[in-house]
Amino acid sequence: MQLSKQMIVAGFLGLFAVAGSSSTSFAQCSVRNSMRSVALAWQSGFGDVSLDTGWIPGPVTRTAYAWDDNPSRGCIGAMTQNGTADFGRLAFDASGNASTQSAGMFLYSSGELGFSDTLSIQSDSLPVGTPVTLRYSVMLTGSVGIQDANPQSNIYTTLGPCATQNVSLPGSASQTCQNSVGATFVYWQLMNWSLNAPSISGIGPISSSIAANAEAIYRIEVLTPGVRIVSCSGRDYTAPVCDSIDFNRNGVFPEDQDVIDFFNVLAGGACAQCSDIDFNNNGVFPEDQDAIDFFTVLAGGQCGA
Ligand SMILES: [Ca+2]
Ligand SMILES: [Ca+2]
Ligand SMILES: [Ca+2]
Repeated sequence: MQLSKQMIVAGFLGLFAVAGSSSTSFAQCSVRNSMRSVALAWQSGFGDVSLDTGWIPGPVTRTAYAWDDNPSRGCIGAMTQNGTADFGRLAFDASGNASTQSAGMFLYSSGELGFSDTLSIQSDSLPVGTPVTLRYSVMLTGSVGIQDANPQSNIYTTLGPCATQNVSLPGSASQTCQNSVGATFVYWQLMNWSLNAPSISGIGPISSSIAANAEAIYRIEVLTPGVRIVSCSGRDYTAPVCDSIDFNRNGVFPEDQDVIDFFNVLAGGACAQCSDIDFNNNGVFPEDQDAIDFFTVLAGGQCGA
């Protein structure tokens, strides 16, 4: 098939449509995983793959895999994204590469992960209406590596609910605001990303690749003594949040291979699809405590116990 300039432009514009769109109505507690993987050569392969779970009970982990080739123009490419949406933890990784001898190859990915919970502020000692001070924080860690003449990336998360605030990778932020005993409110957060290797759409020979991962951990600190937060999801946002024990992210856990892979990566080994070694998400790594917490959670214990 001969590719016209108009088709390329139209396709390119289409790539920048956001993968899914934020809904404003949530169930009482739910998560959403929306991703788009593009490795498009305008042939018969699945080169442009979108998925959207909608708002469903969490946690949820999904994979969006795109692959396409076009031998007549010497185009080939693949893009894989894994995304996990959990209460208090949103994480994704993306890995793709493409090469072209001609024109009209695309390599791009985007996504949005989110959770929405319903929280109620309770106390056994303080009367309803007593002012309560809460501190909300987010830590966004990860890395981006795009091999392309014009790499484009944007990874960020929201922080609320006191004030709307965006935090870009890598970054952390906190905000403190007032509430009151007896109050019930919706607490939601989103992580968004777009990764693009636009040069691959030019005249080849060109090779481009995209590799990125990010993890956002959300915590709430109760600064007023005698107060607790009860969530619809059951998540304790005041407690440490550990990563999944499915360290190698093969969907199988518990398994010995996760332990083996964890120590391999801790020792500096490579594992493209593995999680990060900051298992307890305290921002400190490498440290013995991550290994201790990994075994504690593996044995059925509490993160950070
Ligand atoms: Ca595993
Ligand atoms: Ca981690
Ligand atoms: Ca750590």
